[in-house]
Amino acid sequence: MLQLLNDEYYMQLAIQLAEGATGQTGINPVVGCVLVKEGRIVGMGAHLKRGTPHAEIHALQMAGEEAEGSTAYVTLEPCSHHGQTPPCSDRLIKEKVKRVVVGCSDPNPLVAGTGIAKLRNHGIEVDVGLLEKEARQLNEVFNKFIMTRRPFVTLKTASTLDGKIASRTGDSKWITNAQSRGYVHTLRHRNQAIMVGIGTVLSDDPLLTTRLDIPGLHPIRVIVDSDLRLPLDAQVVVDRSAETLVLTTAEADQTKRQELDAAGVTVLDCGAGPQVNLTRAMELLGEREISSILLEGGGRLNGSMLELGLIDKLLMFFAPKIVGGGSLAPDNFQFPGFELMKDAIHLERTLVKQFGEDICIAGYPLYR
Ligand code: AOF
Ligand code: ZN
Repeated sequence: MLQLLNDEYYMQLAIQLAEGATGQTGINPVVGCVLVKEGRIVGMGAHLKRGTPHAEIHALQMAGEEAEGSTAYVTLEPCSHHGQTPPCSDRLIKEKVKRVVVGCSDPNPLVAGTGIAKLRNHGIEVDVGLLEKEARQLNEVFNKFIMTRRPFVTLKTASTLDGKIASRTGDSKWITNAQSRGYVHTLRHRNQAIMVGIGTVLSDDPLLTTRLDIPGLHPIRVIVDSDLRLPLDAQVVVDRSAETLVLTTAEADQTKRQELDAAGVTVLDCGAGPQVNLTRAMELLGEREISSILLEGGGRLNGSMLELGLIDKLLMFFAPKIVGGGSLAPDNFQFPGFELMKDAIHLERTLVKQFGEDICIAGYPLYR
């Protein structure tokens, strides 16, 4: 790493500490903190799990008496409120930290600038906004959830270059390469829930767990199933390594519902039917403190979620293949679409990454 030793150097380090914990803090943000005194790092910390100490506390603990007179580099504004843990700003004041460099302010209405103000009121020098874009980007999930109480939805697709998620005979194993598929398991680890349509369960009987070379966290499995067609012997029902939630409607068969309940599956009513109200579903999942969802579609579910403006981010994997098959081969997105190109859903902040010969396009849809 060719980088000058300066404020940015330490903030970058704090960002890396935070980023490493992505996926394990629940509805809480990821935060990193580095304490520096007289040219040496004296403490480092990251927030690792909701309900456990914040980044600053770990770093201060490590620094001990050396915290006095040090500079703290924190990716997020130190908190000022009593949540599940006491305020970090109070602790920074108590330990006599001299200067605090903040990546970005905390959008949490309970904090929102008050942490910074408190530090300044106690004579601490505070600089805000170093590597702000990077620091904010770390918490795109938290930033949405804390303001809306709705989950941040990342859609992942895997298709041929012509946008097909299976051939005309339904064959789909495999489209993308092992490297892409491995990364998808990292995405599962990083999201609190994984969501698919019942069509995917009926055709593939997937497990929907995180399978990497080393253990990862399993997301909660969410199945959209308006008519409760989920078989009791499906892997997502039988396998108990992760929780399974089924989204259905009030009209669904009550006997089947009880059978699923008895099998340990949680069934949620999302509207009066006949189809699951996906907007309502997002509210209900938010109420259950699910702040991030990895949507692994089915073209129909992808299309509906996109049409409703419920997708926050897209990660589209393309294998360098063309399979054709016209309307017999399913597309990435199935929805009526737009008459005019100018009305198409545009993506902003697009980014391209290669996984071997596969291409991944990331972007954020703009809804009008
Ligand atoms: C910080 N440093 O490392 C984190 C912060 O319930 P609590 O006590 O864990 O508080 C959660 C809130 O605190 C969270 O919504 C966010 O505003 C802030 N998180 N703040 O100073 C940290 N994780
Ligand atoms: Zn805190």
